[in-house]
Amino acid sequence: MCRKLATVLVFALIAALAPECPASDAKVILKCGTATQPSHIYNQAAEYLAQIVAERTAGAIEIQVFPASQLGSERDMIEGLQLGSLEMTLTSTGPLGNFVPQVKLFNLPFLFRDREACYRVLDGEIGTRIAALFPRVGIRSLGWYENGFRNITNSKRAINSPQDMQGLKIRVMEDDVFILTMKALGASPLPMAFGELFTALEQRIVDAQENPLAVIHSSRFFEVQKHLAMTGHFYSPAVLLVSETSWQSLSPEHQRILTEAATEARDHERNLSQKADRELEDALRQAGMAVTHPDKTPFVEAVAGVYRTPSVIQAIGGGNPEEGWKLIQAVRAATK
Ligand code: EAX
Repeated sequence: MCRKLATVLVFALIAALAPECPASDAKVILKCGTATQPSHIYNQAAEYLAQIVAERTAGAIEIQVFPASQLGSERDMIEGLQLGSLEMTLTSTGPLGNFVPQVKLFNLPFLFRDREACYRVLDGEIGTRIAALFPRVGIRSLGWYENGFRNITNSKRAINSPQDMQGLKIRVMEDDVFILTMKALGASPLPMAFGELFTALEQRIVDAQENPLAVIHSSRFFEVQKHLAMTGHFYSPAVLLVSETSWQSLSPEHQRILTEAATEARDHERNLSQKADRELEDALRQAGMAVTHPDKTPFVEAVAGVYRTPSVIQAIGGGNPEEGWKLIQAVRAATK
């Protein structure tokens, strides 16, 4: 009894002597998860962001980067932001349409002709309007980053036309737009989280996958895939997301610093992505891949039906097909 009391008193004394630490001075740690390998552009950009934010807040905000699906798949991480168990993620839009259906707009095949069109739409009225829908599901965008134009790799044969896609078992990201697109091209799509992909390719559970060069290279898919076809069939945006709960707990000054820094890191990341596209085709060839440049016209024609699929148009319109159709037309007009 007596010893117990003494213990309680010792703890009380320690607590009384501990320096006061007012909440406003408390260091903020923001964990930022990604699905890709440490050398990938997402992680380079997230480290860059961490550095400028640390400088500008005199160390008050520390962003810690966790690559390679250590904190879960892209879908798991978005759920983590909603629950408040994770603060940030830099993710593709792959699973995001399951949270905000309007995002499926950006998952449509051959939507954008070039990067200028992508940036114009994403940074402009349409991208801003769609990002404004995120807080109602507990997440917030700090900017559209870039995953990049996606190309197809496989272990079976060179791809020069949609005929060469017939029957290929291809892993896709978890959204029906990707599934419909690959079916329209004659392949057999299998949705799967990115973290499981390397092993699935290695064990021949799937023959093929599609990703931007920066992902193919940093994930060393050339070790398990022989053929690379430069189809550029999807432009894959990335988005830097923060948990709405974490965001609301930051001071207005910290929110301002983070917003500005995130825009700078976005531009940095887009530059890295463009550089990757300039350099990595050669690097992949040197790593042993056989590269083809198919004529895109028959691919574009083969997937036209995806744009006419009622469930897709309805989802893009947030349940309203007319809205969905208008959004698709608006992107078309902005990318001419
Ligand atoms: O966001 O899942 C995918 O294929 C993505 O392109 C990748 O994780 C990068």
